[in-house]
Amino acid sequence: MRVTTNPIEGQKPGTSGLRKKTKVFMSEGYLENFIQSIFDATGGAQGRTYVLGGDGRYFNAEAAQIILKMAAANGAERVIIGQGAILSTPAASHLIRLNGTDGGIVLSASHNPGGPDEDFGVKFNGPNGGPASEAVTEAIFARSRQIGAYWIADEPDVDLSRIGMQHVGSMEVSVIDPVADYARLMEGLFDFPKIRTMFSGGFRMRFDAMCAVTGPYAKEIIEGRLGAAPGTVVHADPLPDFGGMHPDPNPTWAHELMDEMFGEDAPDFGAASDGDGDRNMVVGQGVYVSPSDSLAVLAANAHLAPGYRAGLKGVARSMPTSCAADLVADAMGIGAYETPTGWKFFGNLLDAGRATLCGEESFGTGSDHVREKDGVWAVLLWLNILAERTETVREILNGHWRRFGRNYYSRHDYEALPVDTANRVMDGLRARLGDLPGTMVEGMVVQSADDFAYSDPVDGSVSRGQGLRVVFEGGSRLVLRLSGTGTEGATLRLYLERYAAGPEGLDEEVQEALAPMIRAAEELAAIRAATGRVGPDVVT
Ligand code: VG1
Ligand code: CO
Repeated sequence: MRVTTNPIEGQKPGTSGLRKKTKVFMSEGYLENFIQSIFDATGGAQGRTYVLGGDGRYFNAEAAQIILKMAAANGAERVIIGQGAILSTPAASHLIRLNGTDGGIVLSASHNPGGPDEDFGVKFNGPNGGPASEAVTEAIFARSRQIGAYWIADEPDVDLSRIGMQHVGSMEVSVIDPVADYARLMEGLFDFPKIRTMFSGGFRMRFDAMCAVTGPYAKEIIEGRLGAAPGTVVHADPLPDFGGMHPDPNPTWAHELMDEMFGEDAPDFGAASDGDGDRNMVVGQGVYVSPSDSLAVLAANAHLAPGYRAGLKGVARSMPTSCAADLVADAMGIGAYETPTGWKFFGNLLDAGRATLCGEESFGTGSDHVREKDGVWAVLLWLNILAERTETVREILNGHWRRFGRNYYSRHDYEALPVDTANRVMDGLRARLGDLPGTMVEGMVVQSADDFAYSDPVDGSVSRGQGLRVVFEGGSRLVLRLSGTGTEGATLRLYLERYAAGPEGLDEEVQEALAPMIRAAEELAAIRAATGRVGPDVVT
């Protein structure tokens, strides 16, 4: 059935897909226009195969039914969908690759809260399993501004609770177990027997799924296959509103886990993941592991896991992520890459075999096993390393800093600012960048300052305007950029990094260690002065 429609403003995908208030997505034609724009901008759905699933948030199942009917009416041959329309982002990426499909659609606003008054989102991944490139998202956006009609089949809903093959018109719909293939992939990468032995020896863990999509994955893998004690995985049922939790695994939003890990008789290891399962936070007994450090530790130790025994080809990190991983790459004599924020920029490096591990400061780590960041994978790699090294998380971190030095790191977020105010702060600093090199700020000499532009070493594409950075002599840095995942106002992210070579000064409190950087940022960008805020809303 052809339905006439008009273009809808603002269907421009951000850092990771299109995110809007759920009610916006539920409004007439909104989801339909965007999905049709995806099909149209990627050569049509005729004869194609897709993977479909989401993080279980409010409107997930309804949106999936609409997309199935649209795929059918657009001539798709087959859609593989997780039971209950559930798939974590990394599991969807794996299924695209495993089945050689033409791409996939993931329904999620990731770490943003869910519910009728919260957020919803749609991400499109290409045949390599990774987020669509900038060129593709631009084409989808361009199409959304021209669209005049969409196609949708007038057919009954699919029974998504029933595993097996069904049809929408002549299109095949395979409803599959969302966990099975993913769990098999993990079993091939990690030494499950060794980790199982560690658990049976009394190793204790808490995994907080935050009422989001990783619950079923973590239950099956960590409690089921690895034998962790029942109850290790908490908040394990994906709920439409995430039980009111903000499914963002950082010390602020995963405070229950933090309390447990810093309390008396804490477990040996703690972890949390986000709405769609691509993020992870790891915590040791009384010690928090910053995501940038986590990437560096994983890079230095990945060879202890069977899937990485041959060594790493290279390590890639997003520009605002601390340089800790670069130090490891240098020591190992492998490539270190610096990309803009967002996983889509890692795809080419992974496909070309230049990088094996990738990471972002925003609690994202992953490898070439899929083309997304992967929360459960990161936790399993940590478990494998802990099982091999038989040291605590704190010992491993301390040893790492003694060897490589410590990149003190923190991100300060100023949320829900008026867009004009945020732009003024960015414009203000941008205007000063050219004059900064050679000047002194807070007793530190500015070595370089620029608006980060990335030239993809594989396909030569250039992405500009990816964040303002000020680098000081000695390896300390400030980065300022605007978030591309929010749905209300603007969020300014200030990233702070200070390098301490050691052996002295490796055990300072992070915010104290960064105090000169915080003062330097205020001197250069005047965020507090311009926004009237006394401090950041979220510190990670
Ligand atoms: C944020 C993070 C970025 C991450 C993106 C998607 O983007 O900073 O590193 O890739 O979220 O993560 P931004 O533009 O708001 O800074 V996910 O797990 O929310 O899909
Ligand atoms: Co996510």
